Amino acid sequence: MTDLSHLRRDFPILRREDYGHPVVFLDSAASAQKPVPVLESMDRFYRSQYANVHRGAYKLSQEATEAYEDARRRVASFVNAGSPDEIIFTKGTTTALNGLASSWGIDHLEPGDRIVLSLMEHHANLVPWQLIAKRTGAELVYIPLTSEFELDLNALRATIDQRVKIVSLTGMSNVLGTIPPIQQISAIVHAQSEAILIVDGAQLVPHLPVDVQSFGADFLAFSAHKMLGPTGIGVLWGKPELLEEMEPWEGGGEMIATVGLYESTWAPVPQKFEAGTPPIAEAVGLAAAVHYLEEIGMEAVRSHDLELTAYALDRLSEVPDLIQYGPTDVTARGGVISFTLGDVHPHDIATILDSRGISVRAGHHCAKPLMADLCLAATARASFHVYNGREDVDALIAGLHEARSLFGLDEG
Ligand code: 7TS
Repeated sequence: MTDLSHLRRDFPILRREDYGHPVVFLDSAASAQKPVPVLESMDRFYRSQYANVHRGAYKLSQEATEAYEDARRRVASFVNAGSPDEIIFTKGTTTALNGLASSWGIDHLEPGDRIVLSLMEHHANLVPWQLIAKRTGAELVYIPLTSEFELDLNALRATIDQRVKIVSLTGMSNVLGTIPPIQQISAIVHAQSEAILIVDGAQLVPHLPVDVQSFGADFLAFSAHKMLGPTGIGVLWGKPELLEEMEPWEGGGEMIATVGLYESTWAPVPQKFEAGTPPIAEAVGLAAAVHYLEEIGMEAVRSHDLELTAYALDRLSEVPDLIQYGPTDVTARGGVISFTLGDVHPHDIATILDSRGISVRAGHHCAKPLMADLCLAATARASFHVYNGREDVDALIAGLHEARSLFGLDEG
């Protein structure tokens, strides 16, 4: 058993009580809580080192720049990038994917080209491609799921051909927890086409070790706030040769080499993609989050998730009328569990759980096409991070039994 219970005390917010109950936070897939080292790193930075970056001749600005660039090095090392220059700081996963779509997408797509997505994408990896498909005349093609809620690799094999220019897939579904086998997918995509493979790592990177050099993706996007870091910053990692040839998706200060009245030239990667004042203190907070996760070890984070998810699936299977949507093979998924409970509306489940201090998300989870495929309007969703333990799952189960009796499901 991977016991991470000692970490709980690092998260001050978990000492909160709501409606007389200690808070049971089961919504880390939406955004994770922050440990003291992350909070203190940002506080310290604002109190003693803060200035804008990449412009000051004075000591404070140089120190701030050093802290910002140190964050880039730490993130690069966290995902084993070949160089810190492969790390572009964005506002988050959404901004990274929109940037890719409007830069690489616009420049490489023509009518008749295909963009391949899966049916379990978050809207952040779906709507940007719809926008770009409309502007370029490219076509969207969706890979379905198997009855086990996994990506249908046979359908993928049958779909990938020379018409496909972009394959963009989630690294872990924020609804089903499904973790598609990216290395295997990369082998199929790169053998059968010249397409680039983009991975939406918003849920994956906070929970599993990722090595971009062996992973097989050409681009990877993720957000700090789901990995115990602050909001307002995320990352786009890309293969250096692809970043090099790509046009910037935003213009402004700090991304230029020269500016004339009618034309400009660009700064080298990564500055080319970081127009304007970047999220500086947030980069410092992200570096602290990465350090915190590294101290635990991403293998241990994964083991903890696996064990807790296996326990939760087991306990949830004891609750009558509960249907869980996601792979039953726990090794093919992460700690995100969507479910319905008889005909109780997921929002009612969430409200009853909330009255016991338990936070879960209810709704379509920004994955409406997946919900339509599952013939559901909404699910309730519990999701974990390092600070959760079996007692949180036990509280959830007790809350679900209360929901059953309140809604008369016990009377069967
Ligand atoms: N991709 C996936 C797979 C996600 O789960 C999310 C956010 C995003 C992209 C967007 O990330 P952002 O940081 O740019 O917002 N997912 C969720 C969720 O499941 N509940 O709230 C946000």
